[in-house]
Amino acid sequence: MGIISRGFHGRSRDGDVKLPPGQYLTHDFPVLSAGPTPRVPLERWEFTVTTEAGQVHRWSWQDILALPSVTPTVDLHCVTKWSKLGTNWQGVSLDVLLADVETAADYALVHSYGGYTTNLPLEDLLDGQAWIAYRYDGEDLMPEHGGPARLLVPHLYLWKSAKWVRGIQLLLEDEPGFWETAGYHNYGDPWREQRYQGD
Ligand SMILES: Nc1nc2c(c(=O)[nH]1)N[C@H]1C(S)=C(S)[C@@H](COP(=O)(O)O)O[C@H]1N2
Ligand SMILES: [Mo]
Repeated sequence: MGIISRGFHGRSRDGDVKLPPGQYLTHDFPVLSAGPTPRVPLERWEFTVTTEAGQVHRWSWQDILALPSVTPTVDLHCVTKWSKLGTNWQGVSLDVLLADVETAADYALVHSYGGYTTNLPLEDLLDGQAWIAYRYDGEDLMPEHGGPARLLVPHLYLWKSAKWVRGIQLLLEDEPGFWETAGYHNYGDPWREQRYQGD
């Protein structure tokens, strides 16, 4: 009686924090990768947006660095139940990258170097909710955490934040990615605890 688990209340030395249901707080930054860390030389690295009409928009590493960047501070929630609060990033907003892209698509399938994919509604990439992040905590993003650049879309479970991001494919119809095909929830809102299909 009377014992309130940190998992439910999210109370901690960090002050009064509220965590999504079923999450616990960690101060580490665990590495979760379904395979080896791909190494892409920066001179060969590119990021593409491909529309449903097959139009390809391309950015080299230099192009990405030349775009205006922002420094979001965000909370991360992994489906394996750890949350890490107040993480500091630098990257380019998807609003900037998608500004000149003409599309009627409602869905996005994100592709990574190494073959990983994950899907989400296009609107979840817009309005200051998602970035192509290339620095973490004041340093170049480490390869194991997705460097040189990863998608950061922190309002969804972290499996949606594709590491080693290579491109975004815009689609008229939704297409499940790697974990979504394996039974993870199609959308993955941590606040609604959408971990697995049927949640
Ligand atoms: N390309 C790629 N991106 C990925 C993954 C992966 O295996 N490959 N794992 C996802 C999962 S399940 C999680 S929880 C986070 C982990 O990010 P981290 O290793 O930086 O903590 O990356 C996501 N992005
Ligand atoms: Mo994960």
